[in-house]
Amino acid sequence: MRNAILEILKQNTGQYISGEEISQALQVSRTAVWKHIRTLKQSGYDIEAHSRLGYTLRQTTDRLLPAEIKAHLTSEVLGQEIYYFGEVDSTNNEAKKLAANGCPEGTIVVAEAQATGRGRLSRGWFSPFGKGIWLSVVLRPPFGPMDAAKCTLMAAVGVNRAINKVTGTGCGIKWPNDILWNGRKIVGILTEMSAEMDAINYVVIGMGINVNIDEFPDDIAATAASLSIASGHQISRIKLLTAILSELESVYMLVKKTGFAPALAAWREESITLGQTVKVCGFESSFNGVAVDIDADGALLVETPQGIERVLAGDVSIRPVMPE
Ligand code: BT5
Repeated sequence: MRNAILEILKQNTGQYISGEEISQALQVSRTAVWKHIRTLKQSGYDIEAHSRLGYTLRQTTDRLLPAEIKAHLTSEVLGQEIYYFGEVDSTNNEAKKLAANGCPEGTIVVAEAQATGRGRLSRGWFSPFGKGIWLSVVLRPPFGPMDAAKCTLMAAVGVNRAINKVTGTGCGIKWPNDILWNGRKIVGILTEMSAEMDAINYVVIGMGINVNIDEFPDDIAATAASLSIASGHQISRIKLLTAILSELESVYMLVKKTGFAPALAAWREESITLGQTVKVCGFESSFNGVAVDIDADGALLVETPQGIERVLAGDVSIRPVMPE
């Protein structure tokens, strides 16, 4: 019933429709109409009620409301259960709670804003209201904990494909967890897991996607960008979100069926790190070399005068080195 009322309001966007008309069209009481409208308002729809004219829907478009996502969803597992927040501390925190309580694989958490969005090593993630996709996906993969790091690479492939299909901005993947445009960060990925010795309970893949952000705080203004800056126009967050779920689902299903090799091959093709001279910065030391490949575990192989160094995600950051 709620969806039917929403549909009527959408068809009449920009004009008022009375409670009487809705109740007659759907054969329900005016009190029932009023109650459903109140619930729709509580779940984020901007509906104005006028005592004489009736109801009008102000804007349906750019909120990541579950009903809007469902209307565009093409994935079969990811996004079947959606938890939506106006503001939350971190979508990853919510997703971990849901996963620990047994939510099904594919459950997603989205928020318009995050108060304390997190990067790796508890770094902050700038997540302003209504301007990005702050998303976490719960997976229950059948492989072991050693394979979890590769989930970040797999997610990067899915997100990068969706972004390039929807926006045509020519973004590429920086090892291990960033998607860049013109050297500036558009997406960061944070994978967290709970596991036993030999089995994963769940993996939460958190993705922060800068969609329609015009301005960034000073500390990241030079290094961050958004898809609206890259493309020169506003991007539909619903369209992009559902494309991400669909692309991530296809690469995940392929991994489940055949292992990580095809996902790693796709990662190599979309990587902007391979072939670059990079500076690898660890906690205590740093070194330069050429990023030549990733291995079967997803570790970055960096060629130095002393030989090949194998670099694991999590404990380092890498920066491009400009030729002298
Ligand atoms: C990441 O960490 O890039 C992972 C970010 C994951 C964010 C998502 S949002 C949904 C989910 N819920 C969460 O709480 N987190 C995930 P890292 O590689 O550590 O990069 C963090 C660094 O990126 C910060 O220290 C800043 O320098 C920079 N940064 C912060 N916010 C940014 C933004 N919106 N765009 C670009 N760079 C940003």
